[in-house]
Order: sequence, then structure tokens, then C-alpha cells
Amino acid sequence: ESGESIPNYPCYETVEETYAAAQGFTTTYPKLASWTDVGDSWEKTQGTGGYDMGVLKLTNKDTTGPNGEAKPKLFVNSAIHAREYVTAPLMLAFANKLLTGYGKDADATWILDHHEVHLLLQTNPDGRKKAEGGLLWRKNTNRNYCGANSNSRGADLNRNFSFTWNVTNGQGSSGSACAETYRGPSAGSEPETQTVEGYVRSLWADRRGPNNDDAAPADTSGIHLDIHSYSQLVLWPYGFRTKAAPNGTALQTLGRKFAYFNGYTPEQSIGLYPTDGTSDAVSYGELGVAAFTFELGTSFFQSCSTYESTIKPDNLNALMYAAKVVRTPYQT
Ligand code: ING
Ligand code: ZN
Repeated sequence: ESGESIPNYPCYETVEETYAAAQGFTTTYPKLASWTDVGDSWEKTQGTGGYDMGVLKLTNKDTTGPNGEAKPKLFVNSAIHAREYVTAPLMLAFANKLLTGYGKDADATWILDHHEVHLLLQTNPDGRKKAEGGLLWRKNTNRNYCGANSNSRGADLNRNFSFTWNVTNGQGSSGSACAETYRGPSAGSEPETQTVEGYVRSLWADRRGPNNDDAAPADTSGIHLDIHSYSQLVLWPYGFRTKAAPNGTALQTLGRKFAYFNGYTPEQSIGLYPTDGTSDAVSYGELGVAAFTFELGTSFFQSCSTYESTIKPDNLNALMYAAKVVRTPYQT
């Protein structure tokens, strides 16, 4: 399938257009951008079409981090939920801002010289392709759950992560295969989930965080952002309990800074609703990396004019801030 744009939303790139744009950056900016295949979508694992999952890495390849050390890393993934259209386009705009700003804009230049930005643009490409026809698709397209040809099939990838998978006795995810929040049959059962877990573990291989509720606070340098829509929120762990995380005060401080830039409401994620097995819980809970979920805008079908005038500029400011502060352990 080639990339026809989403009906009535020409400002939102399709899966194919997203990949072409990302790979185009590596051609135009070979010193600053690279594209790595880090995993396969479910359909790809079955040999029934599907997609590679690619990470666009942005950094000046000729420089090192502070004092010759490894560069601090920001990892952002988008479109883990298929119908959340604005999320991957925002990431392309972020990449474009950094790359076109290099050598001109002081922030973009400093970020690319001293830090690394890793963008997993299409975290659920099979589902996204379904949503591009206008279906309100959220999950992946795994045909083993709910019925091979059902439009309710698949697993909710953001309930399938290993850390805290199925710990809320059904409050934070569903055991019913046709449900929108179906957690999958086992922790990390889906290839897309495994891809994200493998990638964040490789980025922060030296890190292990507060697996135990009352463990000492983690080193929260490094940031993982999982970009969703909608509700105008900045969320941080945990979603599986009301008690604050070991780094709760530090996460709140940083979350409020992001919210200052995008104008959203900052809160611990259980304030929205209970969840388990989410991506932020793995990065924060298993690795000790500061992890947040942004909920962009006010609709899945956000108009292009609202995206361009509000969602994009406000969140680019928040993302630039994240890319700058990523080296700092967030103490209050
Ligand atoms: N919202 C997120 C969801 O997965 C979320 C909200 C994410 C809550 C991470 C807690 C942790 O349900 C949408 N719109 O998907
Ligand atoms: Zn979502």
C-alpha cells in the first residue's frame, strides 16, 4: 500500500509518508540524523504485510557528551494508539525543528551537539494503517484476539508492558479480548511492546530503578515521553496506585515545567483513570528514567488549523525543553 493521506486531514502523514520523511532527513542531514530498524509490527512477524519499526536518531555524530562521556538521551515514542493522529506528525515537526535549526538556532545546535534525541514515530504502524481509513482503531491488529476479522481485535499496547502488567485486578486494563484496553494474554506478549522495551533497555542499559515501591529514589536523568491524544494533559507514573512514586515530587516538578510550555494540566496519571502495563511504568519503574505521557489536544480528529496554530507550537516548546533538561537528575 502506498501512502494516501488521511481523508480530510492532509496535514497528518500516513505511515508511509512518516517513514519517507524520516528517511529523507537522514539523506539531507547525514551528520545529524540516522534511521535504525529496531523491530517488527505484528503483521510483519506473521508475513502478512506489516512494517518495520524505525527509530530516527538525532545528534551531531562528531561530538561527545559532557567531559567526553556518553550523551544524555531523550526517547520519544508516538502513535502507540492508532487513532491518535496528531502524535507522529508532531514528532516529524520536532525533528524538522532540530535539524533545520542546527547552526542557526542556539537551542537546536546545543541539543544536537550535546544530547541524543531518539524518535520512535510509529509505535503501532499496523493499527495506524487501519485508522488512516477513518476507523477509530486503538490497538494493534493481532488476529488471535477477538476474532481474526473483527474490527475489535488486537491488544492495547499501552496495557501490555511488563512492569505492572495486570496488577490492578481489572481496574486498569481488560482481560476481554474485544475490549479497547485488552492487555493481551501475558506481559509483553506483543512484538511492538517487545520492541519498545528492548529499545529503552538498550538506551539505558546501565540503569535499574525503583522496582520496589519503597526503594531509594532513582537517578531520573534521561527522559522517556509517550505521546498520545487527547485531553491536554501531562501525566507521570504511576497509574496503578494512588500513592506517589518514589520520585513523585521530582516527577511532579518536571511535569509542571512541561505543562508550563504546552499549557496542559499536570497530574499523576491515576488522576485520569487507573492503568497497568503502560510504557512509562517500564521506563520509570524498571529503569528509573523519568517518564511522562502527553495527551495532545481535544479530539482524535483534530482539525489541521488547530494542530498548526496551537498543538504544534505549544508542544514543540515542551519537547525542546525536554531535550535540553534531559541530562539533569530531577531533584526538587
Ligand atoms: N490515554 C492514555 C491511555 O493509555 C495514560 C492515558 C497513559 C494513562 C499512560 C496512564 C499512563 O489510556 C490515551 N488516550 O490513550
Ligand atoms: Zn493513547
